[in-house]
Amino acid sequence: MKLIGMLDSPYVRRVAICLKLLKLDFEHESISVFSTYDQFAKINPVVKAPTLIADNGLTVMDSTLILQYLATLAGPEQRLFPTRPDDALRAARLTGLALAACEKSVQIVYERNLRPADKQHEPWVERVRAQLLAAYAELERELATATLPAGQDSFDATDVTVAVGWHFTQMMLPEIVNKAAHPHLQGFSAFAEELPVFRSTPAV
Ligand SMILES: N[C@@H](CCC(=O)N[C@@H](CS)C(=O)NCC(=O)O)C(=O)O
Repeated sequence: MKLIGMLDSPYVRRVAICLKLLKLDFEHESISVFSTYDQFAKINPVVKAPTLIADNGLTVMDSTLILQYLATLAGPEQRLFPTRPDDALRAARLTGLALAACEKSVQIVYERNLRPADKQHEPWVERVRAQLLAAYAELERELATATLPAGQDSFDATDVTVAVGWHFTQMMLPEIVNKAAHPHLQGFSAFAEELPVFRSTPAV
């Protein structure tokens, strides 16, 4: 199995970390959807990262769908997704918030880096910024009352996604999302980034 995409993408990084947590063998090909577009397009003509090439050669996109597939490979002992309804609901809420925050961060980065300055539409950027801040405000409130994992052996896909998402936003947009205003997210991210599985899967 091969994971395609660069680890500066929070979507690629969440899949890479979960692959390691599940102890699944994989190769990683770090190619960019921008600087190596043509090379990427030969693997997946839609040019979305992450792309997973399964052992039978089928390519699959979307980090959440990839994680769902990987969980089935790990069998009933998989620990990425909770199976009790209450836990699954809470995981869905936190993961949804973290993925929305990633999406809004990426939209701002693309707006800044890909669209010429004279074509930027401030009301759109302001809307995305407000959505991004709302997602992190909700997540910060959730983390304040959450029981957080004690070590990497108890990390599930939600924990990985929240930590990776926050780290990505702090890497790309620290001037928009204030670290000091989100002490629980910052503390959880700092804890996660010190774990072996995060350290061996660096965002840059
Ligand atoms: N919902 C997707 C989002 C993936 C995504 O947007 N990846 C970015 C890289 S961070 C990408 O492929 N960008 C190129 C493009 O959208 O054209 C997922 O969870 O995998």
